[in-house]
Amino acid sequence: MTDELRRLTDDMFETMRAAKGIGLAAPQVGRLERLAVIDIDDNPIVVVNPEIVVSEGSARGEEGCLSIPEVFGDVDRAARITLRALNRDGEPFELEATDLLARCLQHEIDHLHGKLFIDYLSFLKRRSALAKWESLKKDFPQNLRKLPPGELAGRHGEEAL
Ligand code: K1U
Ligand code: ZN
Repeated sequence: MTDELRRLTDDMFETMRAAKGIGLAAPQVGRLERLAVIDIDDNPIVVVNPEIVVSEGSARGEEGCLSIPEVFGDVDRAARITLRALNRDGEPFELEATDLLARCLQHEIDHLHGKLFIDYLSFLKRRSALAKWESLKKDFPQNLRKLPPGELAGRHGEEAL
């Protein structure tokens, strides 16, 4: 890890929170490093070069994606995983995860492999998800979300505009 990569993880947390997400992977912000950030229930986690070493059970759950906002679908994932990764300081750690954390980690690791949750949907569901995204795209010029008036000001602790 370098100071530049640590700054990248900080920026990614900020971007993820502004977009009201629970995770974000480097390729989603145009970077090729194998790293992702996750924050569920105020538990920020940085995973660098993550690898799933144990994968057990199966669970179906709804997923969204900050790269295709407002499109949702049910995906089968491993119910319990053990992951090995490096942390923000480049130190190795192991993490056992279930429920939403396990789902989010698998979703983020997929991003590192160029895979999106819609790739798991049936042909018809994927087609309908992509059609929905096509119709919504115009609301995200250059893939940027227009914030409602006052929202950004509120985030910085200022008076709403
Ligand atoms: O990587 C991303 O695109 C972020 C994505 C992560 C994710 C959400 C739900 C299941 C698996 C992975 C999001 O944060 S999308 C935002 C969202 O829909 C959501 C937010 C809080 C709880 C659940 C979903
Ligand atoms: Zn995603």
